[in-house]
Amino acid sequence: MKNNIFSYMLLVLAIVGIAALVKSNVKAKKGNDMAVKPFLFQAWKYPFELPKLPYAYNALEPHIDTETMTIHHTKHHQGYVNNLNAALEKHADLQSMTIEELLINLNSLPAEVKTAIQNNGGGHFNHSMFWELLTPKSEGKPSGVLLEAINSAFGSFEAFQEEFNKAAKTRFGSGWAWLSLDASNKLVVTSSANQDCPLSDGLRPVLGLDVWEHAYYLQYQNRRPEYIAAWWSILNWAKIAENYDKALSAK
Ligand code: MN3
Repeated sequence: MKNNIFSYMLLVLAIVGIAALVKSNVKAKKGNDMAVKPFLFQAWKYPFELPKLPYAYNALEPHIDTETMTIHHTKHHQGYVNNLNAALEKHADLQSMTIEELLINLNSLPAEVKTAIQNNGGGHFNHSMFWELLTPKSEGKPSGVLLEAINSAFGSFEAFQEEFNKAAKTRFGSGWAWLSLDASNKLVVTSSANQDCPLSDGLRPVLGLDVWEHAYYLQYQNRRPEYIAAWWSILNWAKIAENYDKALSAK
């Protein structure tokens, strides 16, 4: 009898212990998801729309040609928006989430829509950011607090460019190169495959470069390094600094 009570108590203790472990795991996962907060497109929800370019299709000539810009925006980006909306059409529970919330919480989304949101939600966010960071009237290089942060993270602007170029050139196949803030508010350079967004890895992107062939092939063919070099001369550093400020305050 005594033995039975003892076994029963052990069983209860084991159940309580397992329950506590499961709970702390769930908490840790939630905590991880909440480490990044939306900071850029906070009003953007289903049904998503293609944003207008902040300049004309021919504005970035000769660095990016008119035909590439037109197809990239009206066909590729529009395609991501359409496919994202189609994926969310039957998921009313996800329709109140913003584009950033979807990507930040990607790993908690239902398996049947996760890949569609990873590819098309990523495509929508990444391109929306990409267009805004280009301008025909570039300042040439960063200044102020952003330059100080770049210097502190990489040693110099030139060293940052070198690391970023390496990430962009060595990304095999389709993908992106990124400058993001990590969990400790330090600037880091990464690259991602396909349309994978740094938001899903707990990073806050402030600058992204599309190195899919559709971004440069009509003009540069296989010469990706030439496209990357041209891209540096059409960067809107005031806008990038604005992203950096917003990303900093999102933690
Ligand atoms: Mn693209």
